Amino acid sequence: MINNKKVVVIMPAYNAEKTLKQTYDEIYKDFVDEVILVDDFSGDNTKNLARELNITTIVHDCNKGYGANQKTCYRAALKAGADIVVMLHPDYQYTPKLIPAIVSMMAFGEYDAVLASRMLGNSALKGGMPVYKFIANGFLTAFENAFTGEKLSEYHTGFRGFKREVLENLPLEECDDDFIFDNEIITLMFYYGCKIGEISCPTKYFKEASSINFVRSCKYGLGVLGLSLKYSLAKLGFKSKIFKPGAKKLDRSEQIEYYDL
Ligand SMILES: Nc1nc2c(ncn2[C@@H]2O[C@H](COP(=O)(O)OP(=O)(O)OP(=O)(O)O)[C@@H](O)[C@H]2O)c(=O)[nH]1
Ligand SMILES: [Mg+2]
Repeated sequence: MINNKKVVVIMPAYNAEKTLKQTYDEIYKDFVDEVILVDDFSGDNTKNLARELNITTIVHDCNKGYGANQKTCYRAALKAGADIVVMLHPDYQYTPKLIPAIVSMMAFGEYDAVLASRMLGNSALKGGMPVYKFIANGFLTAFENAFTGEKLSEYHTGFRGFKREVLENLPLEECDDDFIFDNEIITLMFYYGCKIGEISCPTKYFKEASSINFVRSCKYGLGVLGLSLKYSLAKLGFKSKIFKPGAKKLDRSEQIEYYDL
């Protein structure tokens, strides 16, 4: 717990056997109340290893996709009573050591959600991000910032945290079951008036940490462009599946908590 907030780390897993233990071992357990892993019908030993590590483990009975996996994770975290939820990929691409920093940005009421950005600073290429992904990331981010009027350094990181109210308020079940889910949740947060913070984060690219190939990346990129257009149209009052005009904005009336030092 931090500031009496229950912290749950969720791990959407798919064939994560080789990297799960290393990722889990680096989670600073003093601040984390529970770790929940959802195994999306992996072909390897992910689920048994997770149970051996005493991680709360849920297993899909078929491969449902990365977005569907996150939906199961968030439902489970809310059911477990989480006040703050951090998504950490079990592929050891992002450092678990930043979890306390991410959590504390939300635990005192400053932010509703936090993104750990690989594009703040210049560590993405040094960490091995392929050049085409680096360029595409920058282009898509500029495009989305232009369409949303916001100023994020990237929309594509898989390391992020949310306050309970955000996950309860957004229509997540209506979002995509594939990778574009990650982008939908960010644009929805803007649409619902959430305050998003960013923190810089190193990244590591190696075989087990990266499975998305060029074709899948292109599909994702086109999805991002389409989503930005839908967001702009929604702001003008046009309804779409996830953007519904008149949506109830997140209540940010809760005062930021200050302390006498
Ligand atoms: N459920 C599900 N999850 C998947 C699938 N493929 C990958 N994942 C998970 O989705 C997350 C991201 O996939 P990665 O292959 O690591 O993506 P990446 O190439 O590192 O992507 P970038 O970081 O954007 O470069 C990881 O946690 C994977 O376990 C899939 O087919 N189904
Ligand atoms: Mg990865």
